[in-house]
Amino acid sequence: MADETPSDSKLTRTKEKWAREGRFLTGKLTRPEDQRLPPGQHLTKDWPVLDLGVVPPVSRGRWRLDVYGAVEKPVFWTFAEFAAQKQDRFTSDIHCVTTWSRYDNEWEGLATRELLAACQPHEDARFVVLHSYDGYTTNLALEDFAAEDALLAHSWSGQPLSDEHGGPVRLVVPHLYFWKSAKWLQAIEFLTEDAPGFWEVRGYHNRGDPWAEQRYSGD
Ligand SMILES: Nc1nc2c(c(=O)[nH]1)N[C@H]1C(S)=C(S)[C@@H](COP(=O)(O)O)O[C@H]1N2
Ligand SMILES: [Mo]
Repeated sequence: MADETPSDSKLTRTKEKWAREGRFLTGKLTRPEDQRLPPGQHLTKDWPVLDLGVVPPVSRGRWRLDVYGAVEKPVFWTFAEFAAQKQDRFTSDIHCVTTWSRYDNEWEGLATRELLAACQPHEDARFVVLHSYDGYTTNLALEDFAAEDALLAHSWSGQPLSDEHGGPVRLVVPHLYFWKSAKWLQAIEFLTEDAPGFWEVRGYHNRGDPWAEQRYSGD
């Protein structure tokens, strides 16, 4: 026992054998894609269309954005005025509550932080409600709306956003389920009190964090 070196002990030999055999390996690799996919989601390469079933007829020429409520400087922009603001490009993943996710979407538009700089929310503003041309609404806490990679997008993959995906302009809030990303954006209302939107009053979670699986109210 005393002259048995550590490299020649029974335990060392056993562990060397395990290493040769690959013992305890599950065969599962830790892939970045797995860590990117929130629980209960599956990956899709195409881009499904989900909405209330009505594509409102809003061309870039007729589109207007109204920003009002608890703000110092209400904003009323035509598309040309909107497009004249500082533009950003963000790449982000989509996570829909119906369980599909789509990676690496390239958006271009106005960062919500730029909009906040323009409209200057009041000290006591805590929430926003997005109003869309199809009558859809959704609510967000101001800090979620203000996320670093959230934007009012007019382009996807270098092309104008299609009618079915919410053109001329939709919101994109990548860190929440996609129902928070209002298509055919018409108005942004700043509020001191929360006001649940279309899905939020129909059993869906008020915040909708895909990493916490906040799908339904009560989750
Ligand atoms: N104006 C409007 N925005 C909307 C919706 C809608 O019905 N109307 N549906 C939401 C839902 S439930 C999802 S999953 C996404 C779908 O966006 P997509 O059709 O571009 O994939 O839009 C969200 N934004
Ligand atoms: Mo959805």
